[in-house]
Amino acid sequence: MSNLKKTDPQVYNLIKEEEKRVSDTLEMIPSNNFQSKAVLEALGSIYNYKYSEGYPKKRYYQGQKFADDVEILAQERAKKLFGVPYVNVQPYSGSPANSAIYFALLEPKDKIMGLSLAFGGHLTHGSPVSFSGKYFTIIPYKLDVRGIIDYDEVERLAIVEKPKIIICGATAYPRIIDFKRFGEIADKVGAYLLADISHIAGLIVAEVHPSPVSYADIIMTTTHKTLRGPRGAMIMVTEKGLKKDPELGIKIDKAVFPGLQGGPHDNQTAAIAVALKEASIASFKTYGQQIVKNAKVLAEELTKYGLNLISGGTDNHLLLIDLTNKKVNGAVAALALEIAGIIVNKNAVPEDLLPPFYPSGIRLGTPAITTRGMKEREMIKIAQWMNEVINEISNENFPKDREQRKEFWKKFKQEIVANKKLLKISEEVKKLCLKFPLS
Ligand code: DSN
Repeated sequence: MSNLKKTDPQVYNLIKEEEKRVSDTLEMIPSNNFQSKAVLEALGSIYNYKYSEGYPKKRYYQGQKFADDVEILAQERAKKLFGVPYVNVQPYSGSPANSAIYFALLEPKDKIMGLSLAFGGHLTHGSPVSFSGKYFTIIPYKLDVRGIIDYDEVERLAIVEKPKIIICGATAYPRIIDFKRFGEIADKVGAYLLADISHIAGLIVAEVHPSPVSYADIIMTTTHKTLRGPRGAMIMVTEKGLKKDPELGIKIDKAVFPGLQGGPHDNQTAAIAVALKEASIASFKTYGQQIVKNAKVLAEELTKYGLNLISGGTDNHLLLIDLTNKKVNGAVAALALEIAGIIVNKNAVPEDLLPPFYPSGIRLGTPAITTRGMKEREMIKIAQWMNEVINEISNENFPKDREQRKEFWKKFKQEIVANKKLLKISEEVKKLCLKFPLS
């Protein structure tokens, strides 16, 4: 980055600091992942300068020969990798992609069903604080007492409410999603089935999670999570979707552009094409398998330490942990873990009585540390460190009263940064990280 260093040493230094922070810590937020240098090179390429409103061969500006070629390449690779007949690779990210799907298929106030945010769904699946909950009528479904999607309740609600779209897919759900059952329910009530596979796209490609292709009408995925591409998203239409509505692909295209977006980010499209090529080679399958193996070992080890995993474990890349039995608040735990070099996020747990900013749990996952090459042995060590951190802060008696909570949080933040035990763990974490450099 010699040019950047010369032009803007301030930003250069910030990037270097971030690089160091990332390389010395365990990135365990399940939606984060590291991309290959090839993907990043495409992202920082000449394509970044360009405006290409429209679609290949139907653009509004001249000079599009190679913008067309790269977009077609990304489309063809996506179609082949996921086994779908139609794809739009232009959405800037997951939320705009979901907005485009709703814009294509719904009128204001139409009904959509999605997993409640409080139970692991996404903001754009109908949370009242998002546009999706404001402009549409939301029928949220939940998990059962075991922490598994309550499919019978989904069916009952769908029959009563007759939503136009049923969304399956989540951001904090550690179990296999039964796409077949969702497909049957959607068919029964004549709804479109939208599978939001953003978190698990890479697992689907690696065949460690079933694919929704035979059951969903539309599939949306971000490209930067387990798929290891640049930030971005794709909307796919299945054979089933096209059979239901032959115009579905065209409607999606029109909703993305000119409906909601302007020019596509051609550099992002080029990087998506690269990521799709990388995901189609055999080693990606091994990578996906290892993500799940690592998550399972982590789950077993943490359970041995008495941590309460929602649904009792994991089938995929993530774990959701309720810390109530350890008398630790999720925000407190996430901060303490960060001081120890383990990066997770605070997260609400099902039926959480605490507010989202101070929820009862944490969410963590294995995609990024698996990209660094870590395996089962490292998971055992990480679980041990996590247990030590949680024990160090348990019984902190997080106040229920708002004002007292503010005071507690302020004092905790000041003190925890100097906690000797956590700092010692962070040194051990760093040593481990050195053995698994970011490539
Ligand atoms: N923010 C993402 C996640 O962390 O799961 C979802 O958009």
